[in-house]
Amino acid sequence: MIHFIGPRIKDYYDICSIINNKAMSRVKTLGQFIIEKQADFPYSKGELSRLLRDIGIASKIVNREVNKAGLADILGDAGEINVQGENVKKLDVYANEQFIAALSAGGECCAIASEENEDIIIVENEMSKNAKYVVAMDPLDGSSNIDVNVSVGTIFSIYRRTTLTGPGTPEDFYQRGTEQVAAGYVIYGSSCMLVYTTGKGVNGFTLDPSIGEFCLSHPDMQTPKDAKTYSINEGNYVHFPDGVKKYIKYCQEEDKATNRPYSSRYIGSGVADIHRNLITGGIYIYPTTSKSPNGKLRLLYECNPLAFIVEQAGGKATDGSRRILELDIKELHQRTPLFLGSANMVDLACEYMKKYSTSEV
Ligand code: AHM
Ligand code: MG
Repeated sequence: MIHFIGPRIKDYYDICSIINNKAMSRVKTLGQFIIEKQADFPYSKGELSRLLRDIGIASKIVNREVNKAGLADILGDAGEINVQGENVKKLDVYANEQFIAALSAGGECCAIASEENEDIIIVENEMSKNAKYVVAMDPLDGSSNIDVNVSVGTIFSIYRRTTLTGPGTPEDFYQRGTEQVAAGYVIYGSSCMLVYTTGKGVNGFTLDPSIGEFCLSHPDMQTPKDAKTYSINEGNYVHFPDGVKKYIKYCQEEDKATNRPYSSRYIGSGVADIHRNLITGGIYIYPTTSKSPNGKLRLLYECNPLAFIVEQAGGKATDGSRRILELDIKELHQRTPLFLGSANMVDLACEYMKKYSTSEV
């Protein structure tokens, strides 16, 4: 017996080592991927790559805090009201600080616009003042879900500044979504994922906590053109435009040919709802309501980056009639209605809007 144990244990370790080596050779980290993709931008000097790396670092730090939110004394309101008139949770503040710190230290962006700050944050160190990028972000989207252990996210959008030198200005952010250089989101869910685009497709990376790296897990993400999930806060039904009311009724009708009735799925955490719909297909709608006559979501750091990603994955994003990425932006915290997701579903919802809603959107 003993005679056979030695060689068999050795064989076992050899096999494990082959499997591990194979697994390792298949893993591509976010850092490796970004460097490889730099070749897509022939005149790039690596600034955008470093900016994306800085966002990745801040995401890992925020993820660590989100994961222990129930343990640490970090839940609950921070006792402040943000510029949108909402309660600021401690984790919102924390995430905001972490992203600002990482972006400032990285030296590749001259100004930041955040949901948590009324005005832009000018990055004032020597390295950053002439940096050519500005970053807009919602550091912790879906923050009403923090206390109840439901997924939250970060959304970011990167623009090339329009002023050439000196400190960044608000005008640097007043660009259409079509001008985004890169955009992405991080979802702090059952696993932590970073999904981003630079306009050449969408790629998703899952954080492997054992090595502390985002690893390419969802290459070249595509969203289905048709699907059977609709995501909307139906509690606001009575306040919706008629086009949305009729579209919801259409989703709920029975029709075998089109697989209806569809399923309703609404987490109330935009990144989580949109991430699910990106993968499985579906439409996310946040329309105008009588409470929010311009919609609730913010164009600069919520709708534009999400629209860029969804379009790059083959989906569509409109405000009910116009393409989100072509909307003019006049204020940092400007709101817009949002219809986003599977292309054919968005088209149909917009047809309902055109037919049944009297106002423009
Ligand atoms: P927030 O940035 O303050 O968290 O607000 C945005 C969130 C989205 O994540 C989510 O889809 C939506 O607001 C939920 O709003 P409501 O509770 O009105 O349905
Ligand atoms: Mg938000």
